[in-house]
Amino acid sequence: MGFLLAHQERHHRTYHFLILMDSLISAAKHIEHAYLTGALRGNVGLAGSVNVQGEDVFRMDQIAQEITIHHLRDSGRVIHAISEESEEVVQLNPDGRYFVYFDPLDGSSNVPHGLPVGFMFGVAKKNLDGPEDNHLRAGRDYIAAGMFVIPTGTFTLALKDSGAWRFHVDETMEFVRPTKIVLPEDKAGWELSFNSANRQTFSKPVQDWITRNEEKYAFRYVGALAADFHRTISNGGMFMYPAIVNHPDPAKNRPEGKLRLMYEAAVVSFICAEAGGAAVDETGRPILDVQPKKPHQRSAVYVGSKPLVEDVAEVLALSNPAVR
Ligand code: FDP
Repeated sequence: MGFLLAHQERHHRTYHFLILMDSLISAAKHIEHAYLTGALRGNVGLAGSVNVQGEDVFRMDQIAQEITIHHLRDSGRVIHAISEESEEVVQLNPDGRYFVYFDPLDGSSNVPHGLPVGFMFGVAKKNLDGPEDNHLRAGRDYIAAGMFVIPTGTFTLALKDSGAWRFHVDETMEFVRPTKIVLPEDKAGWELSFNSANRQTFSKPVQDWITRNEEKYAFRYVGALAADFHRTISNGGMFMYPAIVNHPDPAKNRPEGKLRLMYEAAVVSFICAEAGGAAVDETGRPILDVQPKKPHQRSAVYVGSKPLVEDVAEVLALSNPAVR
């Protein structure tokens, strides 16, 4: 909080954002606690329902959702929230000041094993200079984005035009000692991260790009976006979740990509931009420029070190000229 207070004072900003951040950090601590004790409490299984994306919901997803909504509502600062776990936009306080887009527990295949998952969020602010229509914001209009990698005790926060920072939890559960994150230029430590089981399902130009580049870099894949992206911005390289267009069962194609724009793709794109990197979608267009048309819109994602993202963006732009 000391870091955020200093930031707000330096930029002559209000205390409202501090209250919002306090609610998000409190939610993260509660989720982390629930996650750590989940196995002993019998909470690591399925809830028996499917979410808006048609995916199985874990009991832990529900717990994380309830915790987050409780804290956001309690802050009194949020007009509405969009969550992976709620089909409808969650209306909170019409007199609030912010919009929050979040996934309270991302990377569900790791839940039964207690392995890393993410609590990811983006924040936008209402128009204070005129009428506000509560429209969905593009990543470019976020004022902050962050991710907690649970249960590792790390928190990465990016503030608009002010950089990206990594905090670590101390013995009192405070997030302390921020260090600025800048993507390393030295290619020696760069890593590529994608689900290689999907490789044959990517477009031919993307497959060819991988073939040209894979031997130059190490490869890592945890299967939870926050954890994989945490490595990407620490070590450099690129995380990607390309569109699935060549699946042997065409019903399983995902031409829009898999990850969700507002609370996954735009969040990592915003953090990456503040750390000196870039992010594009399947058309090679910056993800931060994509105006969401619906809350749970999906996007393909290529995010990481600028030289790699720009290189793949050229290939994508050439192979998708019509959609640009
Ligand atoms: P999950 O489906 O396990 O919830 O968006 C969800 C997400 O995880 C991301 O966290 C992760 O990067 C990606 O999907 C993993 O998908 P694959 O299992 O297809 O690799």
